Amino acid sequence: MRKYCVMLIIPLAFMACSGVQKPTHTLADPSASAKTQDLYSRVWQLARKGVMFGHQDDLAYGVGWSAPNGKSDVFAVCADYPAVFGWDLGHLELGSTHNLDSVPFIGMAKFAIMVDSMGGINTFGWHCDNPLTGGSTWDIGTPGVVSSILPGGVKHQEYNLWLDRLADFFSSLLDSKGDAIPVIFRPFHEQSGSWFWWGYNHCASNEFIELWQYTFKYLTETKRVNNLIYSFSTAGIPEHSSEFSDRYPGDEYVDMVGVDLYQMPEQQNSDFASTLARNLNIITQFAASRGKLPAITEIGFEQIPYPTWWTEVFYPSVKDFSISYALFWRNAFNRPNHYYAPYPGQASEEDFKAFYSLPETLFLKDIAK
Ligand code: BMA
Repeated sequence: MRKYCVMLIIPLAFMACSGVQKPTHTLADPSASAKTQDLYSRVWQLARKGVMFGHQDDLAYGVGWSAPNGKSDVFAVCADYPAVFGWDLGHLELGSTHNLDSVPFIGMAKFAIMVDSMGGINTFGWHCDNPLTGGSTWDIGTPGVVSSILPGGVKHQEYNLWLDRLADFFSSLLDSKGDAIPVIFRPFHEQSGSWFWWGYNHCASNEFIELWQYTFKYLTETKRVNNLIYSFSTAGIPEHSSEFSDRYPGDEYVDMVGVDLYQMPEQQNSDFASTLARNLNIITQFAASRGKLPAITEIGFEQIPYPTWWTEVFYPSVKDFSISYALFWRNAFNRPNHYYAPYPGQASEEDFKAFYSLPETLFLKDIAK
């Protein structure tokens, strides 16, 4: 008995003396791996230092190129990589070799592992097809899609197969020691909008919440995928709206809370800046009240037409908030003028370098230290 007391006391005493503490922010998944918990704690710490710059598909392609290893439009401009790398799993559920934006899943997995080894952070969204109609993620013409995949629904078994495929992918992301690398998973995003089949007008709140909770339990318990940080991300919150929080799946199922917000082509900078600040106010307060980590889970201004947008519009709107990261959308290689980060020669290139140099904007070199 005494022996056991001593065994218990020594590590506790050591933790107290050495300043090592139990993580204050515990992941929703009770079986989350130690490495996943470490990343979550690290992301909390980094949020106190500044906002991490993220970019979707950064290593996979950019304006005018696709696939060369190590290439990145962001790196070509500021000689550093983003801190956060976004990827999309859309079409993995179908067993396809490539995602909906033509990124091969084998390459995506390699990139994600490389990012982890460099000290960067990966986040995965999922523009999954419509499981009931076989149409795309934007196929919203048929009601009842969410209920069709819940337990008892006609497509439930097929949905389990989709999750099996996701589980296989997440479990295949192994570091050099053979441990699964931790990643942020952001399913069923922009649920407060109605442009995806899981969106606001296409299912009831309780159905959305059941879908999220089912997905969480199936992955964490049935499949024992324990390397995920769960991110709940809403679409831009309209003024005088309460629609944001009614589909929140619950504190036991969520680790991060974010918002997706884009500047529209006709939108004035001042209007976007105030809309962004209002959204961040709501998101950061909500996240704080739940003990969750806030983020800008998607953002951007297509073609960045204002040369000083980074330092005069984006940065002033976020600088007063403690936001973990901002994920800028993709620089498409196969869709003209669909880009959200600068590339050499782009109008905002010089301003982006100034933005990069701000101590509070965090890129890979800042966080890998
Ligand atoms: C959208 C656009 C589409 C793309 C989709 C999923 O915002 O970029 O071209 O297919 O995201 O990445």
